[in-house]
Amino acid sequence: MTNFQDRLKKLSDAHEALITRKNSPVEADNGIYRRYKYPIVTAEHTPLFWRYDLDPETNPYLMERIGVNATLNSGAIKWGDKYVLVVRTEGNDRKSFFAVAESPNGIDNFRFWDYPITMPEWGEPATNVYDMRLTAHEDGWIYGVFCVERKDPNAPAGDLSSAVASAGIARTKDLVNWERLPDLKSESQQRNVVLHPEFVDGKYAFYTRPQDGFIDAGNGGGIGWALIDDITHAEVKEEKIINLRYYHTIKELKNGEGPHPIKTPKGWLHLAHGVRGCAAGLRYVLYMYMTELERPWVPLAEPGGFFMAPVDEERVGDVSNVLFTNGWIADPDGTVYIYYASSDTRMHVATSTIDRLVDYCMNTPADKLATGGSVETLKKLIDKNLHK
Ligand code: BGC
Ligand code: BMA
Repeated sequence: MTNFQDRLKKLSDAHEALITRKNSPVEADNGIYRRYKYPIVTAEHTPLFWRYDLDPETNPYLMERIGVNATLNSGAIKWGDKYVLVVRTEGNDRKSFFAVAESPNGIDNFRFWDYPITMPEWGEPATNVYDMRLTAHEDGWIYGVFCVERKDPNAPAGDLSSAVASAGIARTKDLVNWERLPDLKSESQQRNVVLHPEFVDGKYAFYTRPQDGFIDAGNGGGIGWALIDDITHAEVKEEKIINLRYYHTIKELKNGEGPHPIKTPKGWLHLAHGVRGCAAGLRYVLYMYMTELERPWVPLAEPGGFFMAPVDEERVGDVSNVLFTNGWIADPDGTVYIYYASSDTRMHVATSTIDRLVDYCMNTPADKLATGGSVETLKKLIDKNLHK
């Protein structure tokens, strides 16, 4: 065997071993969800034939030709009996694109489809696209709503960072062929836009996240709610803020809807991210809230503090100290697969159930927004437990 063949065999064996490695839950510590031992999709999960030219004539050293830097913020959907992620795949060139990875059980054996998604352009071609939220809408289409980033045409010469974020909208029936619709028209920039799965008053409903600038959520206030007449010319005319940001909370600086909420008999279960600024930069954590069943824009309950925050290896990566989510799958038996990325680098899964998550939302004390309130909340539980 030549060196080339030798090395290729080693690479292929290691790749196959990684993909088929069995995952298992780690001991639950809080009763709310279980984390898993291994990340589920990493850059190394991408096929070798994406990264290497496999022809010994043109690549005698069997060098990596196209580097994949990260696999992160993935949309999720149950596809027949498969658990499917639309993975934000980012090359070493910092450009991200969407690629489908599927698993038979939702926790391991995630394998990429042969080709990434070719997303048709709309308007000025995007410099980058990311963080797709998937919605199987009751109109029969599967929608992907994602962030489209373009350089700010008004940036002064020499400013190569200012950008404009808007929400791209595309729909599909097979996750392969996508019909691109016009980007969401909105007065402000938008990131973290999510399509609600049902019509509300006969209209499409979006969770929005208005922001002052590309990074700055500023006066945006929080997660918004907007009804749209025509999905093929979607325009935010009126936006109501349904989940606010507050001083000295985990979402002081920014927040954004994760995947679309899950419908339960007690109301809609929402998963979101919250951001605060600190000496180490921005810290992203996940939190939950619920809204009314009949009026998904009306708040019902919101546990204080974070639901999940980065731990151990999750804390370190391309953009450290970040957990982000834009995908989850609820199975008919009530199991919930929460797909989250750590530090803009790799994908993980945590599992829970609808009952547990509803219990968590309804019975975890709310944030009273000041230390005195936190102590009162704590004393109430201590009194109850000590039968005082
Ligand atoms: C990055 C995103 C990030 C955003 C705001 C974009 O350029 O690709 O990951 O969320 O900037 O910081
Ligand atoms: C953004 C998000 C994510 C990313 C996060 C942290 O605002 O939209 O793409 O995970 O920042 O870098």
